[in-house]
Amino acid sequence: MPKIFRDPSFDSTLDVLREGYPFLYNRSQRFNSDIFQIRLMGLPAICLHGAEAAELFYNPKLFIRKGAVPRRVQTTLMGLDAIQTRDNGEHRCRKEMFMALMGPASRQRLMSLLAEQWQRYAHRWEKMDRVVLFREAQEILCRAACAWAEVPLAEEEVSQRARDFGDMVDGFGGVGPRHWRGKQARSRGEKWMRGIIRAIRKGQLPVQKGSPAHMVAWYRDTNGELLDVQMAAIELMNATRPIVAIATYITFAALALHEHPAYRQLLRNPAEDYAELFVQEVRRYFPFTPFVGALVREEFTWHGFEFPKGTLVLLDVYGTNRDEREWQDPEVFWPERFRQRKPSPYDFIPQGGGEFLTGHRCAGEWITIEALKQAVAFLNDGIRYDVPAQDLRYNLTRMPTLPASGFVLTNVQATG
Ligand code: PAM
Repeated sequence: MPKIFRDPSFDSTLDVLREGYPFLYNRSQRFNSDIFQIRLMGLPAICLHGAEAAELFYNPKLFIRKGAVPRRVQTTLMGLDAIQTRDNGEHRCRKEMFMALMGPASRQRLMSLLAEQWQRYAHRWEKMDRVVLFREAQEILCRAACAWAEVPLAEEEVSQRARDFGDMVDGFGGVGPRHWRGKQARSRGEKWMRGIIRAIRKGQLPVQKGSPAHMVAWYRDTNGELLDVQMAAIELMNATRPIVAIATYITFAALALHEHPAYRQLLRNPAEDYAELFVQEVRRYFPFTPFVGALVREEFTWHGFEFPKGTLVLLDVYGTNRDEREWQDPEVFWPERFRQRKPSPYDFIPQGGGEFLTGHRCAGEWITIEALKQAVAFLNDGIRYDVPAQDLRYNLTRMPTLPASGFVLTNVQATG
């Protein structure tokens, strides 16, 4: 039986927080291995890197999610005991509901709502001295996501709700104040969503059949029962918050356009969907999800390595997207790479890998791609702007990360 490399550190929990995104990647390179072991919060954890290991990780027969996500991530980012931490039929049934919200007509409706908001904000920005793109994109996405979901959002709530969605995402890798902000944002958000679920169920809030709010409020679990109000609130937020999280990729896309202005012309070529290549490269190159975790369902071996039942296994998302065996010059931003080959479900995993329905690949991946393409077209042709001197560096030791300035625009002029 081959021996697994063990990180010499007694416990790596602090190193994960100190090193951030490249933590797993650094070690897979150091040990020159796709598999190694660390200790995390006192317990052994097996770490996996690369496409072949991702294929293993995304085999739902081998892993479960219940118990794999730390409570502090659930109480900020995704909600306690939500779809991300469910398995088997329960997961499948809920995922079917989420996937039903992601069909072409529903996505088209969301894109139209978003287009309206980008236009509205462009005119607002003309009157502003400086525009922080990240914050504005969060509001735009929040307004459109709520309208799409049929979640009522009063004008005076917009900035707080958008900020709260953002703080839930920002809380996932935070300790201290950032974690607390995320938790508070989640409590406020859950209370808000509970009120909406109750109002729909009492017939006080009419929502269209097939809309996300209607689907979640009336969804019946594998036991044939409605979700309890709290769980329905959590899942309605899981249908809306991740749309606001796309602001991170939009901000990185703006950075890529700024740093590589030659792509502006290529993006206007009517003969090719260059935006598709561009946004795929944004999702590959820039960091968002660092890694994902699961627990071993039943003991098995892989390439002679033993996976004992119940062991925590982490998959290196950040590092797999820059694995030199799959990606030539991975540290170069180069959209054309996606023209040369189609990624597999395992070598390109910015929003998780594997299958949508049977696995935990993000249900919102198509929405993310379409919303990003729309935002890139808007930044390229919908407005003209200057990018003043600012700190555009992003810190890989902070999870999640973002250009420090949030990407400031000045002298914005709407072209439409
Ligand atoms: C959403 O759900 O709102 C979309 C945004 C998700 C991006 C972050 C996903 C994080 C995944 C796993 C958490 C790892 C925890 C690391 C803590 C040190």
